Amino acid sequence: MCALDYLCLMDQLIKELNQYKSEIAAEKVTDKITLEAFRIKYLGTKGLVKSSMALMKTVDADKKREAGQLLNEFKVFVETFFENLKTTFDTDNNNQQKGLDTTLPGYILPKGGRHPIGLVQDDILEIFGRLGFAVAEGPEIEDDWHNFTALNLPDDHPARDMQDTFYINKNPDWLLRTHTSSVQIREMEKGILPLRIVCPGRVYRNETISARAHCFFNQVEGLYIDEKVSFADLKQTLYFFVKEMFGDDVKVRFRPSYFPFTEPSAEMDISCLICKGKGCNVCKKTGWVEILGCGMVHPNVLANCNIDAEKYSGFAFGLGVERITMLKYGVKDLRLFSENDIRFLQQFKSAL
Ligand code: 2NL
Repeated sequence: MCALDYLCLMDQLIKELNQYKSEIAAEKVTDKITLEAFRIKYLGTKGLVKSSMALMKTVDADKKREAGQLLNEFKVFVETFFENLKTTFDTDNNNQQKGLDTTLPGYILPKGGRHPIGLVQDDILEIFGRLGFAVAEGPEIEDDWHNFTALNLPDDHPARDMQDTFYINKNPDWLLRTHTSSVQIREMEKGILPLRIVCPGRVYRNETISARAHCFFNQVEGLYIDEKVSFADLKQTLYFFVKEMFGDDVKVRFRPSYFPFTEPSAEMDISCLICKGKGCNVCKKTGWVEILGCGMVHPNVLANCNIDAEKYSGFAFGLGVERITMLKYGVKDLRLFSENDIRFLQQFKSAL
């Protein structure tokens, strides 16, 4: 401890207190026992804080105020330091009383997973990607032209009915797209040919929700426009897709159909994956399940997008991602895809 005459020099006091502070900060307090030793050494009745305070009596009257401030600041420093240490060991003590061992490793947080619809959508895009199809996306809120008129849908077509389509606004005419064909119209309008694209995305239809129908679902539509594109190209492209998606054993058949935007039009069935063609509930005892609609792009659609239908031809197809996912994984109710039941979703867990 410094002598009386030193104390007249405030610089000396400051230096000395700072040195104590570094010594205190370097103290190794690791448990309740060393914590108590710390308390006695610095805050006890014979501790450093008390003895430093006692020096006040020896300070000249004109320096008392300044020295008092310095010493008080030092006292607060030591007390705060001690309180912080105490909290640490008190918490530890509390944990031990609760039966918690803070030295054990923490819980491993469960990993998230991909949604089955996203997984299957990626599979579909990847397969068409290998055939040179690029991915194109567009808005979910569309206008009448891109969703209906450009696609050769007559004014009185039932899809245009309020009952089937969610209309947002009359003027300007905004609606929720009912298929991703609207994205393909936007791509054709850009006028860059040849064009080979797949368009994934959510679409909306005003349906009553049930195991087999939902008011929103996911589609992948495909479009290939070039000189001399034929129905044979369409069939081979879709054969390739089905074999890659469902394996070599699956059988395929085309049935004639009708869509306003394709001519000729067809629907494609695959042999039922559930009963292997023997007949079950999924295939309604027919041994076949429909998986997509397709056809040669109608000349009116090409003309609506300023494409010369004499020079160019193309094929298009549309498939429902939910339907393919249900077949692939044996899911029997569409609603499972949008209800976020963790017990359902966890079954598809995969590395992100
Ligand atoms: C279905 C039927 C289909 C198309 C979609 C299409 C798009 C353009 C021009 C012509 Cl821009 N066609 N798309 C063609 C045939 C069928 O989808 O039942 N999908 C689930």
